[in-house]
Amino acid sequence: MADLPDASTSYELLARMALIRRFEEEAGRQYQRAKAGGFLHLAIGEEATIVGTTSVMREEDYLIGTYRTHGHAIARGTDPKRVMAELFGRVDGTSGGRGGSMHIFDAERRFMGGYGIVGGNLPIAAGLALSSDFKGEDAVTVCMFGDGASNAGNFGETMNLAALWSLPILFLVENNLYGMGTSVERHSAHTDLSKKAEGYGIPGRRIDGMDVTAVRESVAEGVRLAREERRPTLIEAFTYRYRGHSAADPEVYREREEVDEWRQKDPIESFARRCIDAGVLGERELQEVRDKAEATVLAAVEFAEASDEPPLDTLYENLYVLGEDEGWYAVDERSPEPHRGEHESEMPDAARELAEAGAAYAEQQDDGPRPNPATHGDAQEGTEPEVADEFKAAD
Ligand SMILES: Cc1ncc(C[n+]2csc(CCOP(=O)(O)OP(=O)(O)O)c2C)c(N)n1
Ligand SMILES: [Mg+2]
Repeated sequence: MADLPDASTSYELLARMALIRRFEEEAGRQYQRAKAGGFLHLAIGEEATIVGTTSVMREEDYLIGTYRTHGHAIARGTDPKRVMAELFGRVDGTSGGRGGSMHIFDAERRFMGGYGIVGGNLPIAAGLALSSDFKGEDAVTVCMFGDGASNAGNFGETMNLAALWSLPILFLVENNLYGMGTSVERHSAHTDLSKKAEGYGIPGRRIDGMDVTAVRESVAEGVRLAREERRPTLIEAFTYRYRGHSAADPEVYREREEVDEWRQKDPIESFARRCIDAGVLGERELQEVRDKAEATVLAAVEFAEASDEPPLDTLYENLYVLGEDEGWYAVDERSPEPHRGEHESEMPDAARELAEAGAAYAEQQDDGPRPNPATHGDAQEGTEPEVADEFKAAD
């Protein structure tokens, strides 16, 4: 077991975990009250993995996660008020109320989202790490994703490029044993996920994601390897979500006893007990942590409730950015000039020009009927690839 950190660090770790727990409980409650819309994925139970990781990252490092990331943003320092306002779809939310629960984002704190596409954050993480390298920055990218995401095709693509280009990146699998209702045994041919990137040249290790000190120790080393030696590694942290996959999950795929068993290893309770036993924190401090979390979360709800809904006429804002201009733009290269899509109906000349340009373009391309791949196949005549004898089908 990794050593306990000093008293003030231990206090901070406990306070962060308790705040995230309380925040998510409240988010669940507000969702039931229909104050928060869209989907809601809670990470209750996974706090040690989240806080352990962010607690050893530097301010300039990037973090990118999944759709289960309210806690990740808060752990990175985003104001819980703004996270709650985002859940409520209000203007003071982290994404102006446009993203909702799955798309929390805070570029200032280098928390780069918030992605609804499983595995979609992996190549983006490689891009972030590449940009740091390109700009000569010292920043490391930490990419967190689920056990289920390790089956996505871009997992392999990302691992390959990360190893090939020696990117300053750390991959962290939050293995909560399920991808929606499918257990790891049923969704992954190889269940030791720490080995899944080895073939690409990225070594991995397994850790107890319910122990915040273990997570800190491993992530600190992974981040160091990425920063100082440009060696990407992978950590598989075992953790568990107490709640269903999302707010609408009848949980028929697991037994109540299994959930109870994991609750016994609760990351917050076990860390608090350890701190008390070692005399690092006292009961008074524990109570203070709980009270502060309660007050912060209630203030966040109040703030979110008081925040305005985005005005309807801003519906098309921030959909596209072109240079300095924001909006929803037609960026077709044949377009006379970039313009807001919703203005097209008010600019008949531009629309006609665009249509004429499109027609002229199509004419240039028109060199006879296109071959139908379904009947002709993709291979062009005379360009069939050489096939070694042993791979040729026997007649
Ligand atoms: C590309 C893609 N496929 C499927 C889905 C639907 N989906 C949403 S979450 C999820 C499970 C992912 O599980 P895991 O990666 O283990 O993350 P966890 O939810 O356990 O945190 C699936 C299949 C999706 N969002 N994106
Ligand atoms: Mg999972």
